[in-house]
Order: sequence, then C-alpha cells, then structure tokens
Amino acid sequence: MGYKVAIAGATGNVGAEMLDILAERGFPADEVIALASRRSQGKEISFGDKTLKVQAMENFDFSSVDICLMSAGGSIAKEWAPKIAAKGCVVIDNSSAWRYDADVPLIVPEVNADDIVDFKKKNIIANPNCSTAQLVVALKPIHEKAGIKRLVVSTYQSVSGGGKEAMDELFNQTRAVFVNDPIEPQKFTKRIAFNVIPHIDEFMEDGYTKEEWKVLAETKKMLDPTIKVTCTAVRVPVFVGHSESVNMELENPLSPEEAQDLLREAPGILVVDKREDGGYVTPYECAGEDATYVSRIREDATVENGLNMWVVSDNLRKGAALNTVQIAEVLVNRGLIKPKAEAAA
Ligand code: 11C
Repeated sequence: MGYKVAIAGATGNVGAEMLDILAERGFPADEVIALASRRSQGKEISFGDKTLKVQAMENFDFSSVDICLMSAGGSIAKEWAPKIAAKGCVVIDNSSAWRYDADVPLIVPEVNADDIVDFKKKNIIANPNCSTAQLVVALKPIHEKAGIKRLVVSTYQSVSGGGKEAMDELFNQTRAVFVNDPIEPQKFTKRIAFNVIPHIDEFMEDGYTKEEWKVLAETKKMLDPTIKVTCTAVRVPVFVGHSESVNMELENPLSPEEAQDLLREAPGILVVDKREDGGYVTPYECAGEDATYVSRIREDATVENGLNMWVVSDNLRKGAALNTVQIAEVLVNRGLIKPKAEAAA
C-alpha cells in the first residue's frame, strides 16, 4: 500500500517540479493531491501521464494524508504547517519559516540524513534555501576529510529563485532591450536584463541581505556550527541554475587532486574539471539535472590549506523540489512513517 501525498503550492515553479520529480522517481504514492490557493482551484496540472485538478488548500482535510510537500511561501508555511502536522501529516516545507527552529530538522540527505529523526518533535521537516543545498552537498566530503575552518561564498543566482514573475521580468526586459522599449523594474530593484544585482531578499541591520544570512545559518545548522562563513549573494540574468564561487580555508592540507577524487566518490556530485577551454560547467548545462556539479578546483595559495571551487546546480531541483522529495524518500526508506491507509486496513 502506498502513501497519500499532497503538494501545497502545486502551481508554482517548485510545486510543478515536485510533481515531475515524484513521477520521475516513482515515489511510492497511491494518491497525489495538488493544492494551491483558492484562486487556482479547478486549474489542471500534469503529473506524469495524468492530469490533476488543483484543490483549494483552505478547505482541504489533511487527516488521511501522509506527507505534505509544501512550497507555498513563508507566511503560509508558518500558519499552515503546524495545522497540517497536527493532523498526523508530515510537512516537508521548502520555505524559510521553520528552518531555524531548534525542533525542526533541516535536511539535505547527502549531508545529514540521520538528523531526520527529530521530525517527530513537530512533524515538520525543513528544506534549505537553494543556494545552501548545493553548497553543503559539495562541502560535506571536504569537511569530513580536511575540516573546513572558514568559507567565503559568492553566489550567482538565477531569476527562477524569485519565482515565475521574476522569470517573466527577465524575459520581458531582455525583449524590451532589443525592441527599444522602456524598462521599468518591478520585482527586481534594478534592471536585471544584461545586468547583475548584488541584492537578494531583504536587507538586515548589519548590511548583509537575508539570502546571505541564510547561507551562514543553514550551513552551520547542517554541517558544523564552528565553521566561519561569509557570503555575497548576487542575482544574475540566468533563468535556471545557481552558481557559486567557494573559497575554503581548511584545517588540514588537501590538494586539488585529492579534492577531485573525494568529490567524485561523494553522493549527488559530478566533477567536471578539465583545465582547458570549456572544461567546466555553467548553469545553462545544469538546468533540468539532479546533480550538484563541481568545477575549477584549485589551490588558494594566499592562505594555509586554501582551496577554491565552482559549484553549480539546478536551483529548482536540488535547491528545492528534488531535495524535498529526497527527504520524503528518507522517511519512507528508513521506515519512519507508514501509510495511514495501511494502518486503517
Ligand atoms: C532566490 N534563494 O534565489 C532564493 C529563493 O529561502 O527558500 C529561495 C528562498 C528560500 O531568490
């Protein structure tokens, strides 16, 4: 007997990916329910070779649902996740609402799958921010082998991280440049077409942005609270795929060749690192892919045990939907939840 799975926020960028990934990976679901706001009620969306009719989350009874994959934004998650969890349905939330709660595990299966057992405290599991998910996948094997002391991360984040409207804005502005129409930024604070913007999410008192803070807080929570992390997060005119320049200061020496070998063996990573023209990955090539790609591994000779690398992944997949489905797979494969229908039979 399979699970009953609800997707809350099924009509968004990430919700659509969640449905695709559940179908692609053959998740053991007997029933999948697409939920969104009342505005989208009745809309049809595809799930594998089926079509699902979107239902309104407000009226939905979660009592018979086993797992809710939620990508509905922070304020909805804050309000709804505890209500859904109280119905005995495990919520795996993609927003930032629950990530920093000490009683909610923040999980990237390749990094800290064992922490998942804490889900029982609130029946809620958090999925990290897209820029952190791919980062920690690449850092984990290096930290285990050589100990990361300090990290300097610079991100180059695609517009899909900002949702469908942000993608439309890049498209429309790019077109406007070619036809000489006026450009009026809407979702972005400045023009994004043929430009880069060093600002993602709101500003905090210390001058960092919330996006930058998330990379710090989430890396520490999942990997090691003692690692020193600083970050600059930048929006670039790319539709899908976040890239990161990662500078590491390690406790122990690790040569670029050793790092390459380690990363090649690690789960979820593909190393593309030929020191020649085109011997590295770009976000365009990673869109639609599941792996976290690592390129440009090289020594940073300005510090003791310094290493640089370039990390790229599809932010809608490993950064969001794929990781959420992988968390659900950990729950299922480790026997941490049983289908309610099985217990009732
Ligand atoms: C972006 N990283 O690229 C953001 C999107 O906390 O889940 C995801 C925000 C989050 O704009």
